[in-house]
Order: sequence, then C-alpha cells, then structure tokens
Amino acid sequence: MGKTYVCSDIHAHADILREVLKKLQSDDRLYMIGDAVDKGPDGMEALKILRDDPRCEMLIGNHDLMMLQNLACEEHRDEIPAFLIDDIFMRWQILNFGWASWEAFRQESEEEQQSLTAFLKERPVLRIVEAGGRRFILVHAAVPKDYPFDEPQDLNMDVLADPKYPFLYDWKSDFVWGRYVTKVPGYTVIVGHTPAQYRGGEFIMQDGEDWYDIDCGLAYNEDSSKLALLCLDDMNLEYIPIMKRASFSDRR
Ligand SMILES: [Mn+2]
Repeated sequence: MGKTYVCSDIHAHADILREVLKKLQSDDRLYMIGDAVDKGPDGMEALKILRDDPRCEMLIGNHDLMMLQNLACEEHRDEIPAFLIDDIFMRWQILNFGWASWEAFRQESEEEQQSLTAFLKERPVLRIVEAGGRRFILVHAAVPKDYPFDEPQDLNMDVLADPKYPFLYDWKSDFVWGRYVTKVPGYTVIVGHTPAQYRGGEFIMQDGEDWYDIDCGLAYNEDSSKLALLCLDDMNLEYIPIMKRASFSDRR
C-alpha cells in the first residue's frame, strides 16, 4: 500500500503540483486541502490535474467555493436578487483576486467548463483519513464549534448549502474561512488557508502534536512562498520552493 500525503493552497501554481506528483509513487495518495485557484499563474491547469490524476483528492477551499458560487450565480441569474449577485461577483472577482481565474475559465471549451463546474460541486469539505496508525481530520480552514466532536464524520458540500437559495453555498462558512485552532479528541487536525507569512513566519505552524496549519504562502508569490508536503504515515515534511512567481498581470 502506498503512502498518504497532504498539501494545501496550491493557488494556481500548477508547476509545483506537477513537481509533487512526480515524486509520488503510483499507489500513493495526495490530499490537496483546498484553494486550487486564484493568485498564481495557472489555476485551470491546477484544477485539471487534481481532477484527472487518480492519486489526487481535492477538498474545497474558500477560493474554489467562491468560484463555484460565481458559476452558480450565472446559472441561476433569474432566481437571485441583483444585489446578491453583485455582492457574490465582487467578493470573489475583485476582493479575492478571482478576476483572472474567471477570465481563464471563460477561455475553456463549453465541455471543459461543465466538467470543471461538476468537479467543484463534488469536492468534499472535511475528510477523515487514517495513516501510520493515526487518525486525521483534513479541512481547508477550521473545524467549527458545532462539528459533531463525539462522532467525527466526513462532510460533503451539502453542509455548505444555503438554506434560502439551495443552488448557492454558505461561502462564509468557518470550514473554509475560520482562522482559529479547534482540536478534535483522538484526531490530528490538518488545515491550510492561513499562510505562515500571515502569522509572521514562513514554515508550517503547529499547536502541539494534534493541530497543523500547512499553508506556506504560495498565494503571496514571494521568495519565502513554498509548498509544504506532509506524509501522514511518518509525519515527514518536505518543502518545495515556489517556481514561477506570478505578477499581478500573470495571474490565471
Ligand atoms: Mn483559503
């Protein structure tokens, strides 16, 4: 049986994702715990690799969710008040740098657009994984306070469904936005989302042995930006430095 690896926040650095997959064996598994798109050079390529390589499982991140929210708005334009559409479009495309991903998505064929949308809709929100005799909870940002801590379970997109507009999502959910430490007894929690640089560091953050934030800031496109690749079987950690630093106009 192969090994289980986890990384996070690829943020459109498809070249680094390819590099990681080159290192893996054919029976290894890679969980990418959210934020495939935005801020880096090639978000659509990153999404396609994660969709097409059978070793990969991608969880939803806040950026992926905002992209999906924008797509759902287009699809259900007549059923949503205009102010809400404006808010959703501005939230992603302007405030969170989604414009380049939106443009790149539009360059894809109709068939590819449909396939990528379906892929995003099917992303898990929280996954429980066992490796090296240890149990892990993988989630993009945080385990919210109302998670069933006594009976941890996998969660899919249903948990993010908007009660008022079922085709939209609760894009503000703490699962993908929370910046706090929540521990789950008996499990090691692995999150991404908050870059080490945001906390004044440049390497992964730990709180004891049972909580890790592995986002090392590829979103920033800085010299210190890197990908942390954590092997869950032996907790071995490897850093892959940024390859292509995307300038503002290079972002896709
Ligand atoms: Mn994020």
